[in-house]
Amino acid sequence: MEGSCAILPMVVVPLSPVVMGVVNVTPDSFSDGGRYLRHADAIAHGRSLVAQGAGILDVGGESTRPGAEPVGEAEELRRVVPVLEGLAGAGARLSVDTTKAAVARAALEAGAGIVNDVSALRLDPELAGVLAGADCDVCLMHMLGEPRTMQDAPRYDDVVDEVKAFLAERLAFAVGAGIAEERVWLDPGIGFGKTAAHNLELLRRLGELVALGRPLVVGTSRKSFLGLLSRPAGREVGDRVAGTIATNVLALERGATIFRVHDVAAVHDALAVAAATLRPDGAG
Ligand code: PMM
Repeated sequence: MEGSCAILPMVVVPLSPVVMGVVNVTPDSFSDGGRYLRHADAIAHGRSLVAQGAGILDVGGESTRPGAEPVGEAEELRRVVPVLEGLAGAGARLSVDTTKAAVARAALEAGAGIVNDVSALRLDPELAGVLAGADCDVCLMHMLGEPRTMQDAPRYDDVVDEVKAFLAERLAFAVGAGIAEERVWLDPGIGFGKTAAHNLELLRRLGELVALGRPLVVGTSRKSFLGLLSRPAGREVGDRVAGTIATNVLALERGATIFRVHDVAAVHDALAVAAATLRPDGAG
């Protein structure tokens, strides 16, 4: 991902946005919970996302939806490892969405090359050590509180300043633990301990996070603030693709690089057109 940016007046646009397709092997994720709980279904879904343009598949075995209960290590391993093994060689890089060292270690052995940790190395003290010794990229995400309670009246003085300071501190922590800085990606954690207004402010001022100098991941896909903004308000989870596209295209324009989504075909097309339009020579 290094060196793939063209400098435009005021904006830095990644030449090749990367779509990270979501493969949730969970009974309770907010938008696709239960649909891909069987390994064969999850693998088929992952392959279909690659055909739609996903450059990364993010395989998760523990839901992070607001109010979600934690999943035990053995169950999480049982959910994700066979799916990662089944997707090795499918044509995309593999990411595991986990906060646990044992799951990350097994996932890396099964073919994952990216560890996506929504706790940013705060939950499992062993995880940083596993990642320091591994040949992988690491996504560190901001979350206020924990999934069970994070949407209980989140408050910030300045959400962008606070998320930025948190990500800078977590990046320094990771580097201090022996993880190469060039392998770290950062994510503002849209919807994780944030109101709709907080999410919109983060998207509006995403450039301030790009200034941290690491690739930015954004995950707006189908999240509830998109439903709140629809007319009429309350659009259901599966009907939020238009809002998902709008936010991802704007995030691209503001310098994000990796786009974590469920609706891969639609977002991939939108980003390809947006990236070509933003390029100084207009080349597709
Ligand atoms: N969102 C979810 C789960 N994992 N990881 C990163 N890095 N960024 C996100 O925004 C993010 C994530 C929740 O969405 P899901 O339940 O549909 O997977």
